[in-house]
Amino acid sequence: MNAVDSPYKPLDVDTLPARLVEIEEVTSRLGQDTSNWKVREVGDGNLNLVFIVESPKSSIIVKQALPYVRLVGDSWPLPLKRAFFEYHALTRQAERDPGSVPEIYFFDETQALIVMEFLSPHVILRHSLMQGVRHGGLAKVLGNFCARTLFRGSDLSMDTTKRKEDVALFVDNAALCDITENLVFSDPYFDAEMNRHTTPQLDDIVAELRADIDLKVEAQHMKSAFCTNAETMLHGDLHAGSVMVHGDETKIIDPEFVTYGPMGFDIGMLIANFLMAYYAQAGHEASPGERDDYREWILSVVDETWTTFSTEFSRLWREERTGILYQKTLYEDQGHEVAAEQALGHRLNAIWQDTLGFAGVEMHRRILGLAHNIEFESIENEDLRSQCERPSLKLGRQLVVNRSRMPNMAMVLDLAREFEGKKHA
Ligand code: SR1
Ligand code: MG
Repeated sequence: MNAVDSPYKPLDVDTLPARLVEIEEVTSRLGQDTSNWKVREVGDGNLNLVFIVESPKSSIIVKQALPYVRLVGDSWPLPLKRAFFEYHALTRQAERDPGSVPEIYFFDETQALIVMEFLSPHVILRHSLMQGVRHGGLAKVLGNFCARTLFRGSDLSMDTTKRKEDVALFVDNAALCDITENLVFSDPYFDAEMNRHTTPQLDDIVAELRADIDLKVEAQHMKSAFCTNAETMLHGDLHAGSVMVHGDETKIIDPEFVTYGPMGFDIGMLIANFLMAYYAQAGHEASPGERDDYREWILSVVDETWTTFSTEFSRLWREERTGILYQKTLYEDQGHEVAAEQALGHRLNAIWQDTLGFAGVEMHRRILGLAHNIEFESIENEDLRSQCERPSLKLGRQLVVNRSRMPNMAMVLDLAREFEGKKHA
C-alpha cells in the first residue's frame, strides 16, 4: 500500500513531506527533493490543521481536517467528510465567481486533505481590520462573490435537477450545520454550557438579552429560515476570518460549513463581522478617536458590499435567469418586464431583511457563545473590551428584532454610529 492509499492519519510537519511527495500535483510545483522543503503548521482556526509547504521552486497550502473540533479537543468529534464538502464548495465557487477562491491542486478524500494555492503575502482580513489597514476593492469582491455564488447556486439559475443533486450532496454536511444551528442561533440566548462572555462587565446586558422575549422569538425565526429555506449553496461561514487580503486583492477561503440555505445568511454574517470590527476599533487605536476615519471606512465597506451585492444580483436576475423560478416565459416573453422587476424587488427585500436578522444573531454569538472573534478577544483590558462589545450586542438586538422596520443601509449605519457615540455622518 502506498502512502496515498493508507488509512486516515493526522499529519504533522515531520510526516507531511512523505505523504505529499507521492502526489504529482505537488511535486510538479515543489519538486521531488523533500530535504529542501520547509513545512510549518499555521492553523489558527477552530477546526483544522493548516500547513504551509515551501520549496525553492514554489509553495502550497495543505489543509487537513481533524476528526474532532480543534478548539475544544477530541471530546467533540467531527466528521472528516467536511473536507469533501469544502472541496466541492470550492469547485462550485470557482465556477460561479472565477478568481474569488484559491486554486485547488489536489484533494484526498481519505486523508481529508486539500492541497491548494498559497495566497502570499495575503493576511486574514481580521488582522487588517485590527491594524487599521484599508483594502481597495474589498467590498466589490465580497458583494460580487455573494451575488454570483448565491444567484448561480439557486433555482433562479441552475438546472433544477443539478440543483437538487447538490442539495442532496451537501445535506450530508449535517454535523457542521448542527454547529451553526446551536452555536449561532440558540446557545447565545440561554446559559448554554460552552458559552462565555466578558464577566462581570457584560452580565447585566447578557441577562437582559436572555430575558428578551421578542429577541428569543425572532432569533428562532432566523434559525427556522436557516434550517428550512434551502434556497442556494451558502459559503456557510463567511466571516472576516474566511477572507484573505493583500493590497487590493481579496480571496474567499474555508467554505467547509457549506450548506443549502437562505441567501441572506452569507451576506448577513459578513456585514456583522464588519460591524463588530467597527466597534472593536476603540480597543486597537493609539488614542481615542484616532481611528475615526477608519471607522467610517469600515461602514463604507458595509454599505458598498450591500450595494454591490444588490446591483450584481439585479444584473444576474435580468441577464441569467435561466432556472425554474420567475421564468422569463412568464414575464419578459409576455411583455411583462414590469412583473420581473417587481418580483426582483420583492426578492431583494426578503434577502435584505434576512441579512439584517442573520447579522444580528452573528453579532450576539461572537460575544456570548463559544466562538469569539479576535478583534474583541485581543483587547486585554476587560473594561475596554466590554465597552466595545456592548454596542455590538445592542445593535445586534435591533437588527434581529426590528429588521422589517429598517428599510435601508443608511438607517443601519446611523444606528451603528449612534450606539458607538459617533455622531459624524
Ligand atoms: C466549534 S466551531 C466554532 C466556529 O468556528 C467556525 O469558524 C464557525 O464559525 C463555527 O461556528
Ligand atoms: Mg473556517
